[in-house]
Amino acid sequence: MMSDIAYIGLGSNLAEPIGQLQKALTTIHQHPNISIQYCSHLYSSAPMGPQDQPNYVNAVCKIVTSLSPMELLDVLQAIEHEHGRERKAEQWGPRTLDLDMLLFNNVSMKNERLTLPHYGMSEREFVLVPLFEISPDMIMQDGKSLAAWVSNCSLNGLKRLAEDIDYASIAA
Ligand code: ROI
Repeated sequence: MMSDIAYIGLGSNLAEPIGQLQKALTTIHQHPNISIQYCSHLYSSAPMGPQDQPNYVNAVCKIVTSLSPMELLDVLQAIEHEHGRERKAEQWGPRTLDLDMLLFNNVSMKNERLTLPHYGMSEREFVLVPLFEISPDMIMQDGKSLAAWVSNCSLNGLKRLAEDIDYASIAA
């Protein structure tokens, strides 16, 4: 039974970022134990970290799954890998595809591979704004509303893109 809910942050700033996200969503949805419920619009965001890299395209999707958090992490990392993601020496450098598990039900956990909720969420406009778009009533682990987190976060020029995800090709 696919009854667990998770939110995934998607990001890319290399090699046709919109196509990277589209392809990643299609691959995620094809997994027998994962179904995409919603995806936010696409956003253009200024790089967090080194500024000498292109702007990112970011989005957040909501999935249902029968996988455990660690199994889901394995799947997401395998997809990143298939997309030519190379772990470079430069921390926070440009990347073809980033898939970050943001939330998994109300699970709080921390091990060497995975921290839930995602540690950097509260400062990342490119995570909070698309998340708010698909789950506007969400209450965060600290008891505050997602709306309050969004209003406390600097938008850094975040812009919604005119292009949308092509849902028909994800579900095909
Ligand atoms: N910056 C933005 N704007 N979007 C990202 O997805 C993103 N991902 C990263 C780092 C390098 C921290 N910066 C980012 O991993």
